[in-house]
Amino acid sequence: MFKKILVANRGEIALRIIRAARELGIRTVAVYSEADEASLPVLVADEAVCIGPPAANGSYLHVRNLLSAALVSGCEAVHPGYGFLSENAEFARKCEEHNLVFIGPRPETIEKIGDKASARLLAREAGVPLTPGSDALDGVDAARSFAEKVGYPVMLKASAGGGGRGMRVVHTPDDLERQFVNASEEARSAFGNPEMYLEKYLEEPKHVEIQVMGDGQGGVVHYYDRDCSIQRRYQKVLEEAPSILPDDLRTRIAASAVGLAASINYRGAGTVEFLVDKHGDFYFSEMNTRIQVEHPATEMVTRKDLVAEQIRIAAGEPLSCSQADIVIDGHAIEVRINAEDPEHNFRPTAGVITDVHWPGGPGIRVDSHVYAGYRVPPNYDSLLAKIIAWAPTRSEAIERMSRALRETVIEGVATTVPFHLEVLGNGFYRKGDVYTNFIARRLGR
Ligand code: MV4
Repeated sequence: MFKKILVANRGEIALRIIRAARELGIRTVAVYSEADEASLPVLVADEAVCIGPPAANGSYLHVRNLLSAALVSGCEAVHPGYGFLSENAEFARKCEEHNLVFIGPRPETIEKIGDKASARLLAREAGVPLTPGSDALDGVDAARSFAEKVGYPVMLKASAGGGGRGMRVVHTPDDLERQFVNASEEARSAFGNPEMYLEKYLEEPKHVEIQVMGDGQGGVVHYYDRDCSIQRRYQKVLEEAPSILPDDLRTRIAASAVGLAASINYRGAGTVEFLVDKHGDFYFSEMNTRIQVEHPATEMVTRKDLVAEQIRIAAGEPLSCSQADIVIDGHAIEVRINAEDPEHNFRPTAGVITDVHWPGGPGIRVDSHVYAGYRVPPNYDSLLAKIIAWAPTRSEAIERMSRALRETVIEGVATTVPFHLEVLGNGFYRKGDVYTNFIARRLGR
């Protein structure tokens, strides 16, 4: 096992990685920008290294500074967390070149799966159902003929996009003409790659994702599924595990995900995203090659430590459990507490958190880097905490989460706590009537 690893991230996920490492007897080196000098991961890690100014480009995204921090402090491996460089093949490769183990998939895997058009090809070869659509398009003419074939509306997606970035719904041929050039130019400037493909647009699907873990030698297990349908502007708001599906469908989706991961000898933690329509048909959407924000929902219902498993696999150990050892018990809901004001269109709030009181009691887990007196820097995402509620059934988990949110006190900045209570109290949510358009359609937001 590693003796020391670099935690190449910040906030709650940095703390999460430090906790897993410590339980494995591994020393940790935190990195921090000048804006995070007083952050909890810096205090809790065994060592900490400043890697640059507040702007992420000069710190958490600065490859040379991160590599220097790892090498100078004698780390053997680097955990990238989520966001930042976690799905950057170049960073993974640079780690390897410096004899640092990248705790994640091989760089070639990140490349092949990170490109959404290429991921579609791999999924097709693995026999995974795809949304009707095209491969990479070489121009607007190709786009038009594919759109005719699958029928409008269609969704234009950037090959280099993902997670909702670089996507456009298109209703008519005229629309397509205009949007194709627009979207392609936008993708060129945002991702450095103008390539686009298109899919038949699915009306109000559910977002169901399968947590997988591979040993890099064709061995893959899954940890069942999460529903992440409740999103706002492609940002997940609330996630739950398991998703609300008939068990035979759940089994078939999971088998597809494992088939895809096994076909590419996947190594480490990954998430295979599917869209599920009203008829119960499911379609591959994309695969994420990182640990995800919502992983604790899965941890609560499986009682497995996914971050510890990532580290063990990176150190060359085999998968710690077989598929038969992974069993769902009960139901978990996770909410993201963001420093955003739901009364003012979710605008980010910055400033000092003057007081904080987290919920507790049976079945409650809080993952957070926030403490009383903490200043929320304006430079990064607005996630302050994740509250996860476990209970034997979904309706008990809803009650328990509502109870926990009413216990929660965060003073000094507006947060999304009241908004989560609104979702949890909604009759359609309680019935399990969730799909991508839920917040707009049922809450008018
Ligand atoms: C779609 C779609 C409808 N049809 N693809 C959003 C995130 C990205 N991973 C895939 N996304 C979507 N792809 C087709 N062909 C609708 C969405 C979508 C969505 C999906 C799941 C949960 C929330 C969503 C919100 C808006 C759009």
